[in-house]
Amino acid sequence: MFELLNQTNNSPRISVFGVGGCGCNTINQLSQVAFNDNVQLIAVNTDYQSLAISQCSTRLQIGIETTKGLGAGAIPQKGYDAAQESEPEIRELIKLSDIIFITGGMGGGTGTGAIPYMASVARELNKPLVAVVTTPFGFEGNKRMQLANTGLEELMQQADAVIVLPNDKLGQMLDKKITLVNAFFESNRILQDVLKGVTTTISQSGLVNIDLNDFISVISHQGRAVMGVAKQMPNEDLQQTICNALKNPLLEDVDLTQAKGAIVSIMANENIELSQYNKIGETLHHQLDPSAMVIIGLTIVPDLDCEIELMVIATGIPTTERKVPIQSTMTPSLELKERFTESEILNIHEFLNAQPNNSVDDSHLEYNYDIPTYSRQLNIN
Ligand SMILES: Nc1nc2c(ncn2[C@@H]2O[C@H](COP(=O)(O)OP(=O)(O)OP(=O)(O)O)[C@@H](O)[C@H]2O)c(=O)[nH]1
Ligand SMILES: [Mg+2]
Repeated sequence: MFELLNQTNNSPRISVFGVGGCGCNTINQLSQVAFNDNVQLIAVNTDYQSLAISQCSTRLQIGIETTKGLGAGAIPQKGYDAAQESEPEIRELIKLSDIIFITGGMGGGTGTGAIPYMASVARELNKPLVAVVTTPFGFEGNKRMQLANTGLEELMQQADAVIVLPNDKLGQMLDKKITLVNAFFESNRILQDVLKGVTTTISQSGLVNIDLNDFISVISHQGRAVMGVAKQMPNEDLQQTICNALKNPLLEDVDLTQAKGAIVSIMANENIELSQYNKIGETLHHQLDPSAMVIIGLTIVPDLDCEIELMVIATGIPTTERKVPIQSTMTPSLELKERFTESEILNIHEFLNAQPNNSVDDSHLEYNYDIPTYSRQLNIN
C-alpha cells in the first residue's frame, strides 16, 4: 500500500539582492512585477536616502558606521568595508536563500566593493549565486572603468556565474534619443525577464521538470554567463528564437561555443511537437561547447500568448582571469583592500549636457529611480 505524504511548500527560495544605486533601481523595477512568494527582493545600500525611496519591503542599510548613511563616494574600499561591517545581517539573509541573484553597477563605491564581498559569503555558505552587473559608460572615465574591472575580477573569483551588461551597449543598441532612465529600464529588464523564467521553471512542476539541483549543476560551471528570454510568434523561425534568447545585444560579447552548461526553460501550449522540442536541444548543442551539459525543462501553459517562450542561461564561459580559492569572509583580502584605495571623483556634466533632448515617454516608470549621484546633482530625472 502507498500513501501520498502531505507536502509542505518546499520550492526553492530565490533571493535577489540589489546592491548600491544601480542594484536598488533594478530591485525597485522588479518590485512592480508579480513574482511568486518564493522570490524575495532585497534592496541593499550604504545610502540611506536611496533606501528611503525604495519600494522594496526588505531593505538593508549596510555600513552605518563606515559611511554614516551616505553612499560610498565612488570608493569601492568603502563599499567593501560597509559589507564587512554588516556581515552578520548579510549572512543571515543569505542563509535563508536557496538560490541567489545579486545585481548592481560596477564602477561606483557600494556595488563594486560590496558585491564581491557578499558573493564570498554566499560561496562560503555554499549557496549558488548568479551575479548580474553593469560596467560603466565609456564617458564615465577610465578610472571608473578600471575600478569596475577590478571589482569584476574580484567577483569572478567568488561568484558562480557572472553576467555582464556593459552600459555602453545601451548607447549602441537602443534608440539614440532614449532617456537615461529608459535606457536603464531596458537593461534592468533583462534580469526581470530571466527571474520570471527561473522562478516559473524551478517552482512549478513542469511536464519535464527542472529542479534546484539541475539549476545548481549548470550554475556551478564557474565563469561568465549569458541569459535571455525570447518568444516565438506564429510562423517565426524557432532557430532564430533560440539565437535571440542567447544573444541579447545588451549583454557583453562572449564566446558561446565555449559555454559548458545551459539551462533552458520552454513554455509552450499542449500542441508543442516532439520535433520542436528536439530542435531546441539540437540547436543549443550546436551553439555551445560540444561537451556542454544542457538541461531542458518544459512547462505546458495553455493560454500562452505565443507559440513557444524560451528562457536560457548559458554558463561556464571561460575568461582569462585566474580563479583563486575563496578568502575567509572574516579576513578580507589585503590585495583587494589595496586595489580599492584610490578613486577619482566622476565628472560627467559635460557629457550629460551634450545628450540629445529626451523624447521617449517614460510614464511607465511609476517608481522612484535612484539616478546616480553625479546626475542627481544636476537634477536629471
Ligand atoms: N544599467 C544601469 N546602470 C546603472 C544604473 N544606475 C547606475 N548605473 C551604473 O552603475 C554604476 C555605479 O553606480 P551606482 O550604482 O549609483 O554606484 P553605487 O554602487 O551606489 O556606489 P556609491 O554611490 O559610490 O556608493 C554607474 O557608474 C553607472 O554606470 C541603472 O539603474 N541601470
Ligand atoms: Mg550610490
